Amino acid sequence: MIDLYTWSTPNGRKVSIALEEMGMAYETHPINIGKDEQFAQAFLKISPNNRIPAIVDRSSGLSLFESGAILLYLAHKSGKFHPRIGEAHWRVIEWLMWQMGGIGPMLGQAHHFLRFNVGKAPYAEERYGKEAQRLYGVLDRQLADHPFVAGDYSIADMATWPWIARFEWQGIDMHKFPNVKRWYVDIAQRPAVRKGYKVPDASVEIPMP
Ligand SMILES: N[C@@H](CCC(=O)N[C@@H](CS)C(=O)NCC(=O)O)C(=O)O
Repeated sequence: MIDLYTWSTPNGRKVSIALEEMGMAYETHPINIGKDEQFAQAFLKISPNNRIPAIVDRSSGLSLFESGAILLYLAHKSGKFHPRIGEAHWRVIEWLMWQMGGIGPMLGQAHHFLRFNVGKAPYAEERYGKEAQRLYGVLDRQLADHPFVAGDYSIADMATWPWIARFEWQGIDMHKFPNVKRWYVDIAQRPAVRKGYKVPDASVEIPMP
């Protein structure tokens, strides 16, 4: 049994989608980041960076924060969605790190300036708007000759897809990125993704281009 500390955000959804895809038992503990619950002392013990997501594996007592580390742990534990050896192993790590270093932080800034603070910082709006377009271009080129981000469906897709689900916040017209659109729509139809997307808020719907 995995205890999942999460909220309805792209980083949180990476882990609920992975747990659903891997068929692992988990209990959800919502951490309302709008009410600063991420700063509670009890939560800091398992997530010293005071951000969601975090997990505790009840079987070992191990706690983990940082969504990339959590995805690698769950893939290792379940033996699914991350080939153990060879080039395929490293391709998944490569694209997972690309998500963690590029897609997550840069699109997060795009949300901040393009959606929540429009007009306050034109330079930042231009910078992160352009970076969002560039990252979608990288993803579109990769998906032109790969069915999924790193070849077969993997934790690299589970890390990237929830961020792309906020394309409207990023000023992205997904029709301009046809390979991203094909990949996004395919993954949106997976039952585990549909279920994991609704953790911890069952009222939300997946945005469709
Ligand atoms: N690199 C971290 C980022 C986690 C992160 O930024 N989480 C956001 C929600 S998506 C959060 O907890 N924000 C709370 C805050 O900014 O105080 C990861 O991938 O786990």
